[in-house]
Amino acid sequence: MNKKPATRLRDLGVFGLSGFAAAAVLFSVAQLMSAFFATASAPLVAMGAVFIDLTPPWLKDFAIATFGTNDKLALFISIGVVVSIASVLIGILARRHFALAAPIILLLAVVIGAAVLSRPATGLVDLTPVILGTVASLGTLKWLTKLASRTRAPGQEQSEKPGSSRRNFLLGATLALVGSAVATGVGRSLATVRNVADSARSALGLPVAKVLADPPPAGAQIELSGMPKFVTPNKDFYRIDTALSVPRINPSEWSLRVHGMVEKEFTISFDELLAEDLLETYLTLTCVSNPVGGQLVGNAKWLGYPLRKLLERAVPQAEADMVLSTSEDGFSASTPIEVLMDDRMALLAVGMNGEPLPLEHGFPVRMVVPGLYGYVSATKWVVDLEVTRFEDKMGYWTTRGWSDHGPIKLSSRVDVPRSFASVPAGKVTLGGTAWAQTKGISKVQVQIDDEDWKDAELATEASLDTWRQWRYDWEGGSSGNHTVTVRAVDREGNVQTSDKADPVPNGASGWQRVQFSVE
Ligand SMILES: Nc1nc2c(c(=O)[nH]1)N[C@H]1C(S)=C(S)[C@@H](COP(=O)(O)O)O[C@H]1N2
Ligand SMILES: [Mo]
Repeated sequence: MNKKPATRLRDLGVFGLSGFAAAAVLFSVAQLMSAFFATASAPLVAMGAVFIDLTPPWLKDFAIATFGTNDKLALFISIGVVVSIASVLIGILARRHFALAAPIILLLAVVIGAAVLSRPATGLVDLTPVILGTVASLGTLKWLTKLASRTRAPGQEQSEKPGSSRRNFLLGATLALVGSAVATGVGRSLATVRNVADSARSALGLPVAKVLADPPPAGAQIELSGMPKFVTPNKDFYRIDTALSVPRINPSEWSLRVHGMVEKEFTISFDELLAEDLLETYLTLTCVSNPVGGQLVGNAKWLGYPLRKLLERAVPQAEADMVLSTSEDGFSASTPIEVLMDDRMALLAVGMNGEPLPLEHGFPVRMVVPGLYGYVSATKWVVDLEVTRFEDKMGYWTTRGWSDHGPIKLSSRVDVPRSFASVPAGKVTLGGTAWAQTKGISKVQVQIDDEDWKDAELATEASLDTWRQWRYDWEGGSSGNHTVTVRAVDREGNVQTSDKADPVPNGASGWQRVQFSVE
């Protein structure tokens, strides 16, 4: 007897829902249990991390350009969608036979398990959440598909009315889905409660620096609505990293190992680090992925210990030319050793704008190095410094197509007016920012439409390592569309190049041109 299409469709729906619920149980039970194991023992965290590691530079760049700092949310949603579709198909397979679907769930579990084990901070015990999740998932699938079969055309299960069997199935499916949601929620709260990093950070009193940074001169900030703050507040500071869940390090368990091509390898604890003479400095960080005119740049006051002193203690061998810094979550950066040993303020930082580092900016300890893009210098959650050679080792992004060296390119930006803004007729003040860390900005020029380049007025210079704001009082123009183009000159006399380059492989270049209109 042929079934009616509607019945068949309902049948597929019922089994598809069983598969979906079974997958939800796998992920949520594992998420719940992961609160007791490494963070990367949670399936979404581990799979997302592997995905990020495999992401080619163009896709990373596209993700940042499209989703900005929401790129991680976008990744979780994508994984969720793919897994949901797969799980519905698993359910539909189970309609034929449970023995067809079970191996696919096991395969999914193996993939997740491999992802968990591939993370730097996990071991075999961290497979426990996935194993428990898989057992619960198989049980759920078996149970729901049994209930689902009973909703099939009457006549097969004479004893039951179709209405009550359908109700039983819906009850079972709802139970599995609500249970999953609750388990996920409880798992997340448990992880927060068990998060010692947060409480340790709030309890931490940072020592006062031996050498305080001079406060920025009053004239460093141009008072014009729409201009960025000269010192970027921590909550507004751009965040770029490969960490899907922020590493949560208990400072009392943190230590940094300095080793490799050195005479005296050693390990330093957090208390030992805080007992050293700490310094403060203002420094503008920049991401290599920052497009021309982009926002992946920020300026903060950092408190830390000079990396030069730390390395001097280890006595590097003369042939070494690089320090590979590695974070707790496996990211690494290759920094030229001479940059860390010359007299610039390269710090092993513990404080940011008068607070302990925020968790997402590297708590408890990170590096900051004037003049280099973050991907080759600013390792957050740093736990290991290996003195080595560029020909022997590579940093995280270098193995993925980015350059091994990453000096920050001379750049300038228009902040006011914004692209496509309309400004009132008459006199208008334009404004922006320029940076050439370690060299300093000596001039900024603007060009309105096709007119001659004019010198902008520069804000007071705070230091060579920080960005410098500029303003330009424009007498105004005819109503309609106009453009402003900006370029900077550094203190060595280098003029910012007009040659356009993409962020890959070593930073964007070119002049920013902003279109706006006069009312
Ligand atoms: N552990 C770790 N440190 C890291 C990264 C990372 O992915 N992981 N990204 C680097 C990059 S590319 C940049 S631009 C800076 C950004 O620092 P912020 O997030 O504090 O602004 O951190 C650097 N340090
Ligand atoms: Mo970056």
